[in-house]
Amino acid sequence: MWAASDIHMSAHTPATTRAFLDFLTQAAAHADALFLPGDIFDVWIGDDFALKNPPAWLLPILDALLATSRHTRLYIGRGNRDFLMGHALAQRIGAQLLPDVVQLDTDIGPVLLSHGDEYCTADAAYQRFRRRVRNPRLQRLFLSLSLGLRRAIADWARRRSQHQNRSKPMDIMDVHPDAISQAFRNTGCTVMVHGHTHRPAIHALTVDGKPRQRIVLPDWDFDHATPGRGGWVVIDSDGPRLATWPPEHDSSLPASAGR
Ligand code: LP5
Ligand code: MN
Repeated sequence: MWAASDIHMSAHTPATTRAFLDFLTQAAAHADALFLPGDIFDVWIGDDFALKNPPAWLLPILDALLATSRHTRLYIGRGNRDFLMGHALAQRIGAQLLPDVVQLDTDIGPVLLSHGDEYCTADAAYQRFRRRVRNPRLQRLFLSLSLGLRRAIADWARRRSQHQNRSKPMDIMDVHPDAISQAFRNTGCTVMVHGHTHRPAIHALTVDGKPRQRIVLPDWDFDHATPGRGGWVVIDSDGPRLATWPPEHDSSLPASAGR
């Protein structure tokens, strides 16, 4: 299985979108399943926005995801930016919509997969925001608004978040060790995969004296970052490994994968 998150695609990320569409081609050729646990899009203001009259930047992404789903099992999860993705979108792209936290049976045993924002428990302001916007009644109210008003609210929310993040200590915006340990205890998984923090790594840790691995997925940015960055995790019988995009720098793709 392959997993990638935090691609953060929008109308303003043409290079990142191109890189991700190339990645999807490789995933369709080599992955038996592709999981995309959140922040696939930089903001998502409702499936209707995408399905009725998709903007020019989005249509190729929807079509590429649908094409990918015809070759490999495709799963999408909600992030803190695209938590309004719904079943209509999942159906449009041939994907299954994941619950916030899901336990996967893999070649290396049960793996816990999520976006990761739920583990940032020291960030009280964010957890308050998350509780509010996950409220189904508030979501129904928001989705009943015009697309223009939804877009204006989302733009305001993004500005407010960026402003608040400037003065937030970095450790608060990372997962909290107690939340991670509790997730391992609650599920019995020995490996966890999440994104959100944009701090890619494979962490070896001990929970109640037992060895555990926490794998953090890379974020993607080929529009503003120099050098560009992107990546994913491969989990197969050889174990978990982080791979970088483009694959020239990565040995995790089979030789035939057009490096
Ligand atoms: O996203 P990022 O990287 O800047 O920071 C995140 C956390 N912030 C968020 C907020 C998102 O960026 C907002 C995305 C747009 C949402 C569109 C729809 C909104 C309405 C939906 C109603 C159902 O996730 C940030 C964390 C950081 O990650 C690190 O983990 O610290 O959390 C905060 O900054 C907390 C702030 O309090 C969030 C302030 C946003 C205010 C939004 C109010 C919207 C109310 C709408 C009512 C209809
Ligand atoms: Mn995120």
